[in-house]
This record gives sequence, structure tokens and C-alpha cells, in this order.
Amino acid sequence: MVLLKISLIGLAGCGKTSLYLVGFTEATPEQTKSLSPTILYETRRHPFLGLNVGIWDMGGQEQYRKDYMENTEPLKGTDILIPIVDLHDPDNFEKAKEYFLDLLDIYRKNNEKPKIFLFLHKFDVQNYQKELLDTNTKKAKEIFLDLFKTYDFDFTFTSIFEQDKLAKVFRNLLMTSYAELKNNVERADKQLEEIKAKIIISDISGNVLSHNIPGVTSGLTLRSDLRDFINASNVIRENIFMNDSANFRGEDEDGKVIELFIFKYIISVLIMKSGELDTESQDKLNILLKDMKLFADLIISRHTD
Ligand SMILES: Nc1nc2c(ncn2[C@@H]2O[C@H](COP(=O)(O)OP(=O)(O)O)[C@@H](O)[C@H]2O)c(=O)[nH]1
Ligand SMILES: [Mg+2]
Repeated sequence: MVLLKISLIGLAGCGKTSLYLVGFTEATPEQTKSLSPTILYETRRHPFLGLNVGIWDMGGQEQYRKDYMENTEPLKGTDILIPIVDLHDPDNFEKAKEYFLDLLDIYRKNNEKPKIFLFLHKFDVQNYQKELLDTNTKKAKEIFLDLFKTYDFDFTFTSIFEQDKLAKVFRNLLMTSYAELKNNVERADKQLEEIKAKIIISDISGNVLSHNIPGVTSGLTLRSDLRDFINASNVIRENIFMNDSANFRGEDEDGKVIELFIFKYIISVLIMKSGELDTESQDKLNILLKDMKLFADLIISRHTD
């Protein structure tokens, strides 16, 4: 399986573990309040579209930061480096900058050039004043935006209280290994707005790629009953149909319908509707399904290359 290593770096308390938990798992923002600081580093595995994503959460306390400088092994092989700046902690901007510069130095010495995606994090006013946030944001941009000039660099504002946006940020980051496919997913985002049915596109592990139903996901993770349904259907596909692709349908007596399409054992499209769709929506849905089938084919061919 193709590996993708993402490293989250930043001072203690900047929000690394929270970002992982809220972005990738079912944790709510509230559940992050009682986290204790990460010791040294923690690694997590997360399957996504057939990639084996490794997320490295680098503990940011002073003593561990010194350790990385001496033993650079945990930093090696990073595909995407995510420096995180805590916008609620302006007193430590300079310290964060020094830390990032030290790390860039290590990457230079190791002859590595990861993609860099800066998170200007805690971009929210949870127990924080709007005016302060504005001032800090301006200051952070001045300090951090030209630090990574010589790298493949981009940045965004993040907050664990904007879970849908965060999921999309991570989805787009993970899609960078499929750069040529990113457009397909963004096109799907648009198509979904125009179809009068509830639709969720996810991978077979339940990572949501796109959807048009508020509240159905928590970060990248699909609601568990629907995830179970996809899992079970996928097992049936494999054991009974013994085919790469299959579709499933359920209906109640009021005419509510659920349809599930599995394409190439990797992509699933779940459709929820009451009765038949109007012609226009149905036409658009057919196009979307064709697109997703193609998308699944492309991913599989990438993995077998
Ligand atoms: N307001 C706000 N607080 C956050 C955000 N992300 C994390 N936190 C809080 O920041 C604290 C430290 O987070 P943690 O993930 O443990 O930081 P780490 O040491 O970098 O792993 C926790 O109390 C979180 O609830 C955010 O986006 N906004
Ligand atoms: Mg932590």
C-alpha cells in the first residue's frame, strides 16, 4: 500500500492532537479540552482511498523539541509537514518561529523537501476576543507567511469548531497524492449541490469525500450506522457477488429509498431520496455516478502501477 506521512508540528498546547482527533475521528471539539500533552510523539494510521496515511503528532514541549534536534529519525520521510500556529497565543509566535526554523534546518540537512501546509489555528472566538484574534492574525501573517518561501507552501485558517471545513482541508491535503484527481472531487462537490437527493460519497473505510447533508459526518468520518451499512454491503459484494463493483437498495412502505453503489471496492456513493427524482436531478446523478466510477478506476490503476 502507498504510504503518506503527515507530520503535525508546533509548540505544546497549539492543538496538534485536537486537530487529529476532530479532523480524522469521531471526537467532538469538547472532548479535546481534557487532553494531556503528547509525550515525545504519537503515530496514527489512517486508511484513506487506498493510501496508508501515517499521522505523526510531534509533542511540542521544550524537552522533546531538543530531542528531535538530536535524533532526527522521527522527522524523516515526511510528505506533508503541517506547522501549527496557535492564534490565541501571540506571546509565543517568536518561539514557534524559531522552532520551525530549526526544523527546516534539519530537513535541509537531511536533503528533504516536504510540502508545507501552515495552519493558522484556533481561528475562532471560543473564550477569546474578536479584536485580539484580529490583531494576532495580522501579526501571525507577518511572521509566518514568508518563512517557507523556498518550499512548496500554502496556508489556511483552521479551528476544531469548524469541523466540516477542517474535514475538507484534510481531504484536500490527502488528495495531493492524487493531484490529478483532486478536480474530480471538487467537481463532485458542485454536482451535489444541484441534485435533489441526499448523497454521500465516501471511500470504503467511511472517509467522507463529499456530501450534501449537514450533520452526517464528524470530521472525515461518516456517521457510524451508515458506515456499518457500507461495511456490511462491502462484505456481501466481496463474498457473495465476488465482483469489484455492486449496488444495493432498500425501501420502506412510505417510499423512502436508500441506494448504495460500490465502485471498484474503493468508492461508495450512498443516495437517500423519497420517491423518484425529477429528470434533471436524475440526469445529474447519472453523470455523478459515471464520474465516480471513473474516479475509482483511476485510483485503482494508480495503485497497481
Ligand atoms: N479555541 C480553540 N481551542 C482549541 C482548538 N484546538 C485545540 N484547542 C484547545 O487547545 C488545547 C490544547 O490542545 P492539544 O490538542 O492538547 O494541543 P497539543 O499539545 O498541540 O497536542 C485543548 O484544550 C484544546 O481543546 C481550536 O481550534 N480552537
Ligand atoms: Mg498533543
